[in-house]
Amino acid sequence: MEMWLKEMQIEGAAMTYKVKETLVRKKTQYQDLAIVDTDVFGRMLVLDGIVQTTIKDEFVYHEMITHIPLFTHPNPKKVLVVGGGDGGAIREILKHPSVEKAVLCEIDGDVIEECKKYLPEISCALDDPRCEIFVGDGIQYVKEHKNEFDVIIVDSTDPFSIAEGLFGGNFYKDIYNALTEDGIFVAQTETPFYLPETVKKVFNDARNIFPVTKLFMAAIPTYPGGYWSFTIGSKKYDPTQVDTTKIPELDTKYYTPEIHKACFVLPKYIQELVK
Ligand code: AAT
Repeated sequence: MEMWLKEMQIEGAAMTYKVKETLVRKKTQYQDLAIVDTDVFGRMLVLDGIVQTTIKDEFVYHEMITHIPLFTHPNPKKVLVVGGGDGGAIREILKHPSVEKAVLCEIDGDVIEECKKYLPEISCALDDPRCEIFVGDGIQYVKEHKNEFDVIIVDSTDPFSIAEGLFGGNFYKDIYNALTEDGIFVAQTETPFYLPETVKKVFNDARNIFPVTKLFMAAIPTYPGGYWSFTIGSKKYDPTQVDTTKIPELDTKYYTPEIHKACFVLPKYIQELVK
């Protein structure tokens, strides 16, 4: 019998994936967690029926959410990831030799454990001595840390239930305070195609707090709309003004210095949202 996973990407439109095998399915304290193996995208982490990351296309998201801010900051030493229990962002952060410490603050310990077990290609750096893992709510964690991180990366689920508070002005204020005086933050900020109002609101919330705020885009096949937005807020450095000729070679599959410049070039319908 054929098994298919259906993700409702938006009311009235869904993506379906042929599933070879379900490796784990459990109700955690916070969400319905599954890791399944699929024909086309390989293994994938699914939370509350929504695809979070897949072996085949995770590189796009994890490279872009990390290397854009880390190559904008001239000397990032201490980095925080909120969410991101799969470890993909941590793996990319630790490719930067300047980084001394990367803290992961993930609310759901089961995500970390199951990804370590079934997605080793993604979670492989979680055991690195420079990585410190904290299981708890990112909202609380960020409130309790001041003037500490050079870069904060919000690698969160969509803005509902446990992740709702990770989108918006109150959280961004706490992030501003948790950053050092030339710190930078970046967040995954959903699909401008299906959720233009969300992108617009979140961007304006960030713009009210950070002196430099920019939106950039990347093509991610398994995320709704296939074309995903990230919002970057910076106290000092402008990510669009980086001297990309000075960016050192890194082992990546999507990110290049040219992409660093190009990802900030927005189609007209997205420009309208961040005017
Ligand atoms: N690296 C790509 C995967 C993710 S998963 C996002 C993680 O955020 C989940 O493991 C979830 O448990 C965690 N999370 C949610 N809310 C909080 C919180 N309040 N504090 C800390 N961690 C939290 C991102 C996928 C993007 C999907 C786009 N459709």
